[in-house]
Amino acid sequence: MSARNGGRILVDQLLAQGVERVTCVPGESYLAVLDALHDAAIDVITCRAEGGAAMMAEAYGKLTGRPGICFVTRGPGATNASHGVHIAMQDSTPMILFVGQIETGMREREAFQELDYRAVFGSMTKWTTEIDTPDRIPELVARAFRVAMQGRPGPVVIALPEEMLVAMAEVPDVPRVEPAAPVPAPADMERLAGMLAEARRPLAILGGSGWTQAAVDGFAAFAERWSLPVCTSFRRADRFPWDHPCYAGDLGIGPSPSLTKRVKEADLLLLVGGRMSEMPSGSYTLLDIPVPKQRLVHVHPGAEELGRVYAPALAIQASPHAFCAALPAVAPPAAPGWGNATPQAHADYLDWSGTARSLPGDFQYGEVVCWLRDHLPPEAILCNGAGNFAGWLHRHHRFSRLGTQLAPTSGSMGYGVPAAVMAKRQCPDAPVIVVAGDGDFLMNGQEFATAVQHDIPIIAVVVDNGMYGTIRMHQERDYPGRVSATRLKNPDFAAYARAFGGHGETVHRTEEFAPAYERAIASGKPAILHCMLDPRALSVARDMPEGAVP
Ligand SMILES: Cc1ncc(C[n+]2csc(CCOP(=O)(O)OP(=O)(O)O)c2C)c(N)n1
Ligand SMILES: [Mg+2]
Repeated sequence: MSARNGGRILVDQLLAQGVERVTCVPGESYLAVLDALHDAAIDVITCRAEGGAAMMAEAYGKLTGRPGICFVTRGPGATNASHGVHIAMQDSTPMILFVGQIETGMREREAFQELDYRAVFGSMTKWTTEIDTPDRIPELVARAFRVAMQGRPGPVVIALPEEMLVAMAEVPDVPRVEPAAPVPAPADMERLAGMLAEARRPLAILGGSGWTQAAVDGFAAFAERWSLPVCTSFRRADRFPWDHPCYAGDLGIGPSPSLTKRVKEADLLLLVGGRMSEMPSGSYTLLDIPVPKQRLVHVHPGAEELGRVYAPALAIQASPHAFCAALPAVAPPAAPGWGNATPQAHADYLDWSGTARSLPGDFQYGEVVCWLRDHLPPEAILCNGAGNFAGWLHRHHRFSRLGTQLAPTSGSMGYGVPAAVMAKRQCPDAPVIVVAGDGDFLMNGQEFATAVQHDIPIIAVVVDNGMYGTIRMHQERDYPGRVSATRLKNPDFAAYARAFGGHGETVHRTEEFAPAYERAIASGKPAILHCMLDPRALSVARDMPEGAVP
């Protein structure tokens, strides 16, 4: 065995774990890693800000189920990247953030960019650690992969002291880690079958991470055998095909009233993968805490999540994948006891998501979302951050396959562009569309430069209403007539695209959108379609109140 420096040992561990790409903003604190990456068969995506780099890595975790890898420098790099780490935590996404650390001998002096990573990241990671000697890199990196994936997935932060990365060690690599996957006990699956057979108003809710397309297909087959109504959780609409006769819609912000009613009136809820946190639960109003009126069957890979908020009647510790693999054993009775409730739920969903309401102004944003829905192929990936603009997408777009919705359940603005850059890199043959607000886009709009530099032709639809509309909506409700800090004076986003070397167009009228979209695709470049939305079109549900201050 030959001696390697810490940087090389680290990059060799990434290769051993099957890492194909990493994101970074370089720093002098981890030059030895950058040097080792020079020779490695790893695609390095250089970003413009660490928030974007971390979100790209998080999106990789969402798409593949393996940790997304991001490298950033000390204090300022790490704190910028915390934005993506927080998303990975709330969205249960495997991710590893490597951060440079000062020389060990300078600790506790508040040296240049020094940060106590355990203190800073302690409450938003599954594990934060520092590697003191290069001979422990294989052990601790392998553990980081395991921690990020095993149980409830989430982020790990690893600090790399500068001298450790150049020190030499002779140490073997650790082979690829596959997370332990607890499987449901046959007796629990029998209990589930019994509970379903007794139920009169059951409903399945699919969410969380740990899904595979095989799991989605397995659940779809199970739902069909039982004629079980199935909904998806907030920003997890790609966990079930929209055109399946059992699909009842998604529990997002402002969900369909008929779906909300179904959840409230259900006698059995089968919650697979999700946590029914604040957003899908209507701010914790749909299920009583701690004991829901509905009998709750909760399936989750993390033991600590079972019974954390809601007392389940049956708790099954399993990832969605392992759970769905056991579903063929759950045989239905001759006829389920809930009559035609399922076709009715699907009809309600189709009706709710079908046509968009008419908006003030010349740009019918809802119609444009429906046009995209009806023209995009099923493999198209839709990415967004946070803002009212996303409401139209969530309500009217229809997802057919796992991995086609990339959106933060943590409600984090600025996610769409970096997520799209990663998605298009991973899936170059699929159209990848970012739908962003004017506020949302500029939180990580700089990563449009990353798309141009790495030749990643994403298409960004920027919905410009000249304001942080979501917050304005809350102001109109709570402090009417007193517009405070929510107006925006925007750049010409089409010119912005062109200045970066991309394709840019401005869309004022509904009918201009489709040809502009076609030209954007034909350009083969990253593109921005700057769409002017009348500010009175406040949300997917309602317009600005009459007489509101402009
Ligand atoms: C990182 C981050 N900062 C602030 C917020 C609070 N916030 C939620 S939506 C929103 C406004 C979004 O504005 P825009 O992207 O223009 O969308 P619009 O609501 O106008 O459609 C803000 C500031 C947030 N969710 N995330
Ligand atoms: Mg806006």
